[in-house]
Amino acid sequence: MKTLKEYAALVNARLKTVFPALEEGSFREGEMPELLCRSMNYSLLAGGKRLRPAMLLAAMDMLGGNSGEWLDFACAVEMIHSYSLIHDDLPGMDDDTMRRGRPTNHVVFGVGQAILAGDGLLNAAFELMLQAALRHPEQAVAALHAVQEIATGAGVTGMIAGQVMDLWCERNAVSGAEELSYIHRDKTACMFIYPLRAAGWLSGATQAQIEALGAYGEAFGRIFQATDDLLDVMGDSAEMGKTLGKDAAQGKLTMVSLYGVEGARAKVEEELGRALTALEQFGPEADFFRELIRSMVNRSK
Ligand code: GRG
Repeated sequence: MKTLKEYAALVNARLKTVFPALEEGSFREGEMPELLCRSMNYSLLAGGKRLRPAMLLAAMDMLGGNSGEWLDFACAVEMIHSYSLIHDDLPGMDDDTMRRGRPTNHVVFGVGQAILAGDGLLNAAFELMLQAALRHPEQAVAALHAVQEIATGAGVTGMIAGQVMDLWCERNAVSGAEELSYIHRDKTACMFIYPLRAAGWLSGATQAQIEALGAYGEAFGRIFQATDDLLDVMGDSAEMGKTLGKDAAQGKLTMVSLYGVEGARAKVEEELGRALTALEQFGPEADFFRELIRSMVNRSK
């Protein structure tokens, strides 16, 4: 069984080669402008836990799939995640100046360029997955299902939907439990649910296994968001590499604002139970996911 760090190292090694550095200021026809390359790499290679791609690869290993052959799907998920962070940090969204321990993309490159770096990462992620699918025509249908899952997770019934609801609730001072649950599933959990489901398709999993992976992903995402909300109140900003205390300052709807610290912790325990139940059918092979979710419950960054 590989560790999160080992999976992250595999992903980092490949991500470094996706947009090779170009000669400063160059803009040859048929090539991307060097500025675009630099601004995408600035955020993509800025560290980060690489949770989502690691989980995709670990799910493939758990199911007996060939994770080495499909590494680019994992990298694509991280590229989509990085785009979402760049856009989330923009002044028109969460308006943040620090991310992954360094100034946010728009602070360094300007708002217009940061939007384009995000757009570039999103498009390039789909190119990368489709190129990988084309290298394996014998598994084209499974790969198409996997691309479709990832598009759904990132898309208008997934992460984008959650971000829209999040902005809308903030601007209209809406503070309902139903809205919060919607936001947490779509904005945060979908980027765990659907990459895990994609791993199922790429490994020839049964429909029941794909559903179980999705159920685990949802519980994991909800715990991830709840602990993010808790850390915004109680975490250490240097350890987390971002500004904290913003939720309360902005009057944001969070697990803590709605349920209080103890209530939010109780929800985390409930979701942990759901996640562990979903993993039962995989037996000891799912220990990576058991350990990962326990570490998330107890995380300090
Ligand atoms: C712009 C469509 C669009 C969506 C943005 C990413 C996102 C959706 C919002 C970020 C705000 C936030 C706190 C989201 C919930 C959790 C989250 C995605 C945290 C960041 O992910 P980590 O902790 O970050 O995995 P690293 O840097 O480790 O990759």
